[in-house]
Parts: sequence; C-alpha cells; structure tokens
Amino acid sequence: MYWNPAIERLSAKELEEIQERRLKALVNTVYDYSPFYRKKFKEAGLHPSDIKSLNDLPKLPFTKKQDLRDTYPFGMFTVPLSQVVRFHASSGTTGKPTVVGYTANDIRNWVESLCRALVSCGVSSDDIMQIAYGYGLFTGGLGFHYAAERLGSTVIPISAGNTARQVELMRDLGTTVIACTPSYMLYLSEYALEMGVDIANDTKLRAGIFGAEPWSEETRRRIEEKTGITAYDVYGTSELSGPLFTECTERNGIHIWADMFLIEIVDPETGEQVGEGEKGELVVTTLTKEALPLIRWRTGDITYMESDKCGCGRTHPRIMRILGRADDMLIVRGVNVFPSQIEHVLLQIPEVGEHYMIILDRREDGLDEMTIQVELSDRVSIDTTSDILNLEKKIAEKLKSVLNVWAKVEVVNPGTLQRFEGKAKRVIDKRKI
Ligand code: DLL
Repeated sequence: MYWNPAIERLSAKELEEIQERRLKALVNTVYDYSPFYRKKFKEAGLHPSDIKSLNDLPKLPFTKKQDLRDTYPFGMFTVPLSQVVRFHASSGTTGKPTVVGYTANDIRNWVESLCRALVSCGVSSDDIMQIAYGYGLFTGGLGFHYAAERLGSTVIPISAGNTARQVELMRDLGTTVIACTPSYMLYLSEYALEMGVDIANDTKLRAGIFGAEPWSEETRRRIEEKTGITAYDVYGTSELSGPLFTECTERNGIHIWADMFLIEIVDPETGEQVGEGEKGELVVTTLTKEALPLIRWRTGDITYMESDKCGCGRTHPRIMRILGRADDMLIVRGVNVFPSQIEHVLLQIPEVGEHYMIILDRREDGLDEMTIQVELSDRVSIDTTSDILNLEKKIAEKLKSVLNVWAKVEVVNPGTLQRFEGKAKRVIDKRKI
C-alpha cells in the first residue's frame, strides 16, 4: 500500500531531476529573502548561479544549530510572519531554544511526509492510534496527530504521561497502534502488567511507532517480546519539521522522501561526503520548506545511507538506525564511547532488564570513572550476593570487550531506576558539573 504511489515509486533519475530543480530554486530563494544565507554565500564567494547541478552541493555552506541560536527567534525565516501559521520550539536545555516556523504549505508537506511513512508501515483508516508523544511545543504529538487524522485513523490525543490512563484507554478503546518514545513503551508495558493488563493478550495493540531518541535492535526485540506488537522506527527533528520518516514493513532502514529532502552523509570532522554504506553525520537540505528552509543542515545524527531499491517498491533512499549523536559521544579515559554501544551490550544479556543509567565521574587522581547501573530482569530471580557479583563481573567483561574501557557495573532491583515519559536521559556526566 502506498499513500502517494506516483511519487514514492519515481525512478532515481526522475527524483534527481526534481531535486536539482528544487535545489536551484532554493538557493535563489534564500539568496533573495534571507540576509543570513546571502551573507553566508558572499563569505563563501558563492552566487546562486554557481549551483548548476546536484554535484555542486558540496560548494554550499553547512547550516548548524548555532546559526539558529545566533539568529533567535526569527532571523532565518524567509517569509513574513503573516505567512507563518505555527511555531514549534525546542526546550533549550543546552542553550537558547530554537524556534521553527511553518507556513500552511509547510504543514501540508509535513503531513504528506508522515502520511507516506505511516502507510508504509501499515497504518490505515482502520487503525485506532494512541498518540503518546508530548503535545505542545514538541513536534511529536501534533505531528502524528495531523497525519493520523489525514489518513483517517481514529486518534486518541492522550499526549505523554498519565500512564494508568494510557493503559485503561488502550484496553477500553481498542488502540491498535501507539506512537511514543521506545523508553516510554517499555515503562508503559511494565506499568500495564502491574495493573493486571498484559498488552499482548488483553489489548488489540498490534504496532508501535517509536523514535525521538536513540534505541537499539535489542530494545526493539525486548519491546516486541513483552507486548507482542511490531515495533517501527520513526525519525525526524524539529528543524526539519518534526517526525517525518519511518521504516516501511520491510524494516530495513528509514525512507527519506527525496522529492522533499536531499540527504548526504559526511565525515563529522572534515565535512567531506562519505560513500554509500559508510557511517557519518546525516546532513539534510530541505527542498520544499518555505518558512525555514535549511541548506546542508547538520543534524548531528550518525547513520549510513542505502539507496538500492527496497523490497517494498519505494525508490527513495534509506538511512539506517541512528547510532547516536556526534555530540552524545562520551570520552572516557581518552576512549570514544557511544551510549548506544552500551545499550547494545547490556540488552544482549538475558539476566539484564531494559533500564540503565550511565554515570561519569572524575576520581581524585584525575582519572575518569564510568559506572553503569542496570536493573535485573524481572524474568529472572537471583538472590545471593555472590550471584549478583558474578553477574556484575560478566557484564563488566562484556562491556570491556566492546568498549575497550572498564566500567563499574552495579546491578539493582527491577523498578528502581528512573522511568521517562518523553525522551530518556540516561547519561549523568558529573565531570561537567
Ligand atoms: O524528536 C522529532 C520526533 C518526534 C521524531 C517524534 C520522532 C518521533 P527533536 O526534539 O528536535 O525532534 O529531536 C531530534 O532526536 O536529531 C535525533 O538525535 C533524535 N532522534 C529522533 N528520532 C530518532 C530515532 C524530534 N528514530 C533528535 N532514533 C534527532 C534515534 C532519534 N534518534
């Protein structure tokens, strides 16, 4: 099933033609209407007429989060506010918030993108969708809301949190699809069990669309085992509009709609493009956004790209599961560690539950110390202290073999670590405090 078959199955050549045409129009628009980009172009000695084909893309300057902060709140908009119909904003936990504006067309295109995605993972007008991403300035709730309604699904706009109510409504209203962060789904399923509701047997839930934070194949497997549903990955960022792209039913990467977004993978250090299948930072140029068009937007997200035709028949390129953010990388005793690597190791160990925390501190002698607290799985019973100590040793050794650095492991009882309703915060870096 397709939402927009004519576009979703265009040939690579046809897609390139659209991209080239739209890229040329974009550079002209930003040059004419954005003082920010005009200045950037001039600094790079560049004129829109220098962009003749897609091959000229690397000539264009990158746009970074700092640019949005420096021009806060509207400095990068290319339309007057009278044409802006909505704002979303990031929370600004790591600096000034960033503000995103949308024209009516921007909202329509956002909905179009997510409708294509939702249909590609099997959502239809027969579904009852519980939207448990936060509503409000965060893009998750309203993004899913408008797309699901456009598809004709029945929406439960419950937003994040209020977990007992989530379980009750899921059971009573017959939710078939849920959209929330993967960490919240884990919490929801354990909460449901405490209420005597086994999601696999007592509800009609069949699929979940999980994203907004990094997660792993192991987490996918755990969610599926616990709830009996099929878990799909959804990606997007507020600057690009919000949630936009998902896996299709092949679950072999996330389709990026190439008529709307031009993607590159670059080496995060040098900014040079890397080859297909090679890991690097995802960089996105928006081809249809009006209020806040972005040229070579550095997402900070590490992934790789595949552009061969997918088994689903869609021709648009795919990015693979996000491995983490370039700026999430922890440096522990000089060794680079991604939290996603830690999750990958932990969740392969059957005695270990899904919730964990990574705590970094600096010892008196100046050396870094990494402590990993992880819950015991609720499916195993280990009582003796020596068994716990053995398990901690086993986990520490597995982590060392993958990360190349020792971590102190503390196994704690199920249900003791913090749970999250939205994006999980699993790293506490006391070295920065
Ligand atoms: O999180 C938009 C969104 C809402 C996506 C709901 C999916 C579902 P921001 O708050 O701007 O927007 O955060 C964007 O979240 O750069 C990634 O680092 C991370 N992220 C989003 N989706 C995924 C995913 C929304 N599927 C930032 N896997 C991005 C890993 C993800 N990381």
